[in-house]
Amino acid sequence: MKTIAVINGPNLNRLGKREPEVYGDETLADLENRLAKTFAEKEAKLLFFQSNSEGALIDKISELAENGCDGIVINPAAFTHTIIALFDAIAGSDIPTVEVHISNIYKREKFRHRSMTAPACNGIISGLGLHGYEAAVR
Ligand code: CA2
Repeated sequence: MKTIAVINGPNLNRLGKREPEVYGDETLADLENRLAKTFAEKEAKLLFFQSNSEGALIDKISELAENGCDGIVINPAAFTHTIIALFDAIAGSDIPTVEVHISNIYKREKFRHRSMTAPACNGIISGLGLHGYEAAVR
């Protein structure tokens, strides 16, 4: 059975509590429970992690790289656009990684069009709403 880490960055702990027109009305706990259920007894065991802190996200990726993990699904949220150290953590992990954005970052403000982290990832899914997470795990 494969182990896939689903990592969410800053403010995504507020999912479902604000801006439902952009991010949907499911909470982070709802999303994680639904994903765990979808993949239960199938090919993947999911590990969930969310942090508002850059260092904690980097530490988690580093821990996964040390201990072994088959894949990472990450929504780095606003850190996508700013944090080179997250690019380095993903690139240095050697773990296949898919970047997910709930919204279509290319249809929004210009500052969201650039992803610092995407070049370290195998793929990127943006704008499929919360379905993007399930597609990324698959
Ligand atoms: O579309 C995405 O998934 C984003 O990664 C979400 C980030 C944004 O900075 C990226 O440009 C695109 C923002 C996450 C904030 O999420 C909230 C959800 C509900 C309530 C408050 C914040």
